[in-house]
Amino acid sequence: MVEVVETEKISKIIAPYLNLDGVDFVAIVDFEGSLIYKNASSDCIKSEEDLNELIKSVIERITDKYNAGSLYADNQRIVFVKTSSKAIVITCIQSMVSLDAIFPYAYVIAEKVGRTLDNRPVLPILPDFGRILTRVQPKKPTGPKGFFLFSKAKPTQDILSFKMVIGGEFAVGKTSLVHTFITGKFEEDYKATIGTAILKKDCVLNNLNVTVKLVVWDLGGQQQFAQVRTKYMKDAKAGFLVFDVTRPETFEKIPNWYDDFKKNADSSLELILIGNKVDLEDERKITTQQGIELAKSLGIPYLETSALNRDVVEETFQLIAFKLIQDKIEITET
Ligand SMILES: Nc1nc2c(ncn2[C@@H]2O[C@H](COP(=O)(O)OP(=O)(O)OP(=O)(O)O)[C@@H](O)[C@H]2O)c(=O)[nH]1
Ligand SMILES: [Mg+2]
Repeated sequence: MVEVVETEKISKIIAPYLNLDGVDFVAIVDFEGSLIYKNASSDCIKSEEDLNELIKSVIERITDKYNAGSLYADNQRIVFVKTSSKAIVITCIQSMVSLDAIFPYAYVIAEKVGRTLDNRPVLPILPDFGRILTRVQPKKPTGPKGFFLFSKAKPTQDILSFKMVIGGEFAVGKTSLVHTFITGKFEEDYKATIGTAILKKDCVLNNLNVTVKLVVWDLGGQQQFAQVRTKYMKDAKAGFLVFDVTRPETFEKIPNWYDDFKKNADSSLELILIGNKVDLEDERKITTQQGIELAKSLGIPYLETSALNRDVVEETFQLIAFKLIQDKIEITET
């Protein structure tokens, strides 16, 4: 039984999710099936009995093998994902929404709910996966009470290791983000990165039983490295575009960094825009809304971090790891 229920925090996280086209209802339950939270944007679950029936079906199907799955019943599709802290997020979506489109959102929401229940810092921003939810017509499973489950993701060894590059102007906190993530330690002194530093870190996606190996290239942001760094972007499958929320000039340079990445990295590149140093509230010049709008114009997700107090740093790396493998998650009908 999960005892600490942070309803207000959870509501904030769920709100943008429930706002997505085609998402009708969200419930969070513990492994015994007790309801922790529920909210709806339509009356798809009409009675208490319907809800209990739904929870029962999900609990029966959450096994060691499947941490995430989908049921199909009465023109409704149900997607469920285990969170890291012994709870399950259940989502009812309209039947025309494709699983491929909804799953990244459901997964990220489950991660955020897990963090909230574990009292870890979490940002109530839902990254934009740029997939249109309701205009995709999926294959309907056959049979009146048919259901199918996501299989455990089992990518082969060679697709588990990815090169990622951290870009952004000097002193925005690129090295600090990488170090906080890898060592858990923060350094106050600024030591400019000369050229580039290469570090490796395994990123475990608990809900999917997958470990993604990240080879992180931390670029020097100072002007003198501008020539060489585009070469370092070659073959990168992922990248962070980092700016400092207290220095507008670092925000304004993001489109240039974006262009450099697009020209030089792999064509399958996954990017995330990051506003760092959000702990410096009084000195902040770039608002969350500005960050979201820039990310939207570039068609990538936006997150805000503080390397200093470790806020959202791990979540940022987890999101990029997830984006790198999201298309490799097998979905099988059973
Ligand atoms: N308050 C605060 N300071 C930070 C944060 N992240 C980094 N810093 C500080 O900002 C300065 C620059 O950080 P770095 O991580 O070295 O910046 P960088 O982007 O790697 O810089 P270059 O290697 O020159 O491109 C250091 O003094 C850090 O301590 C943060 O989240 N909050
Ligand atoms: Mg650096």
